Amino acid sequence: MSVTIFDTPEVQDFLKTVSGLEQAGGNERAKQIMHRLLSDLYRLIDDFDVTPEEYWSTVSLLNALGGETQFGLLSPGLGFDHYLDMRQDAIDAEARRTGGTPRTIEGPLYVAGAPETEGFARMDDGEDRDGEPMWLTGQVRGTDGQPIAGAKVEIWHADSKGGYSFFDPSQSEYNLRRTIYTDAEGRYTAQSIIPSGYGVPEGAPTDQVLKSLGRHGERPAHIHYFISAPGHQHLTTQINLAGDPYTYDDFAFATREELVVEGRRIEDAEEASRRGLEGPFT
Ligand code: MBD
Ligand code: FE
Repeated sequence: MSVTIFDTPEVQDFLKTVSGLEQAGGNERAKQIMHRLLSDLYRLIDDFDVTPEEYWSTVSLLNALGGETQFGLLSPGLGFDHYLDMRQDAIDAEARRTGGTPRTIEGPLYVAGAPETEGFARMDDGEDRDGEPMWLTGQVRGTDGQPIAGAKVEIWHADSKGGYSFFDPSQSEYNLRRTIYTDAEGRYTAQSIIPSGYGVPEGAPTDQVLKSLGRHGERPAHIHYFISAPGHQHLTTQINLAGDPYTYDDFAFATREELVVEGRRIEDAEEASRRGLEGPFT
């Protein structure tokens, strides 16, 4: 049976009561946002004739998501993280803040408190036997092009199986998570291992939602960055490694053309030592 009751004065009054709109106390913005959110959802229930069974199975799914702290994982999958970035890009464009490396999403797997060093950091604990050595080197510059000494570069990424320390109990504490302050020329170098892409755990609540949409939960291999320095806008971004089957099919919509980086293979030990890199080189 299809019924439409949303537009009746009864329902409209009820919505105002439920969201506290006509009562004193509480938070005005919270009331208005809740009123809008509930209005949209009530109307959706009407328009799609959502059954009680469908409603309660959705409640179960939300409970499961919360129980496994997966709201933060589903969020990029539903595009919210990227949408917030698109808004921030538009705000920057409006304010004529242009140039520099583009931002992209943080994702749910950052952990504060990583070990801090200056200029150089070894990021991996040497335990990942499938991990291929990787060097990351770069220079932090302001949007005026000037190098920034002492900039804070926070880097975190997955291991060769796509797992992140802290969330993957098999890894040591802060494995593949470091904070490097740039040297006098604004440069930093990290020795680490090449990460694999991340996949949403099979059968998890987030996976169930994506499957119901006919979508996968894969991310291409990537490396996360926070860059900050006094007097400069904070940058949250990533490097996406070229050549991954998911580079342009990222479930989290975080890949941006300018952030796709072609790694360069160093086969030559002599070149490596000239660049001050440590072995092994295979
Ligand atoms: C990740 O590693 C990630 O970066 C994002 C955005 C979502 C899930 C896992
Ligand atoms: Fe990630």
